[in-house]
Amino acid sequence: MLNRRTALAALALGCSAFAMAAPAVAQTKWNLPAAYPADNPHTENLMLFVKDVDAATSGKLQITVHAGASLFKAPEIKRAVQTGQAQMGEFLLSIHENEDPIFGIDVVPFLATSFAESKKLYVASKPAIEKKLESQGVKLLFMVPWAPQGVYSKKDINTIDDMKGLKWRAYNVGTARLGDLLGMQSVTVQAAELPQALATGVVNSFMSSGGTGYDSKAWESLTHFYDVQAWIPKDATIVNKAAFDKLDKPTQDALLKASAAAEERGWKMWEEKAAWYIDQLKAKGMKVQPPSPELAAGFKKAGETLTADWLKKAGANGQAILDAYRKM
Ligand code: PCA
Repeated sequence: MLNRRTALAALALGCSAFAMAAPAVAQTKWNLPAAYPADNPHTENLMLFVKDVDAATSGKLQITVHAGASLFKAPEIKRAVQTGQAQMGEFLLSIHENEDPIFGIDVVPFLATSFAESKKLYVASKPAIEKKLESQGVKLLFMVPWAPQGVYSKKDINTIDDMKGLKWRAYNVGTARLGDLLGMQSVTVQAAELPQALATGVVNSFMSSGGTGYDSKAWESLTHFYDVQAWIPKDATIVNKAAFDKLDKPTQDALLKASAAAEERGWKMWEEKAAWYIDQLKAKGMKVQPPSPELAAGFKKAGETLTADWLKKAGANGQAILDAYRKM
């Protein structure tokens, strides 16, 4: 009995010593898995975001960004946040189009191909995206675009038929479906594994932004970039709802304010850097060109099939969002 009491007393003493040593305000530490490299604008924006949150909460909420799919692979990040394995996460929303067609609205071909159109499409689709995410136990904090998507290859592509048989890297439902439609061999490879897939010849063509071509040093194995401007996909940054609800009100407000700032900054960063990336591809010796009229027409036709596919899945709700967007 005595031993136990002594032990408890020692424990209590230990606890109070600990309490005295601990900082006055309790710290909350969160993880934010992300899928893209540290020097990609998405990740740079996240680093600025966590700095803003740190400053606005006087260090009460500390968020660690894990870039380059180092904590979770790109397709696993969303689920990790839903299940609370990570409190926050950033990922390409259209990877999850199979869960709900609304997640693929920004990869409907040729629907929104400039940043201005992309912003409008975002405004038109945001309530539906938020609602779906909410039903999955997560809260949308902000979304940031990539740049218009073009085609990387190792040979001249003058018509859509020249794409037949290419080993095509897909990154979501739409790009895989495009591969099938155009008679290519599609393999889904996320950005973190793209440099290796290119180096080993697992793929010899893909669709992406100048940014991901730059990140994966496309010029080391490929030679051409066709600036098709098919669509502008977006990354979403989300927070686990229960984790958010546990924060006190001032911390929640600080997080939301930093999110709004990150969204605005992220759009600006990409608008400013899109042309720089294309210039880098040229500087590295890639042949950067617009698609020929024949190739563009081929993509438009494939795009119509993909749009019809999407509308069939998205139904009246999807159509209503497209209509609202077109009126903006
Ligand atoms: N880069 C990402 C998604 C879209 C983009 O421009 C990728 O290629 O995986």
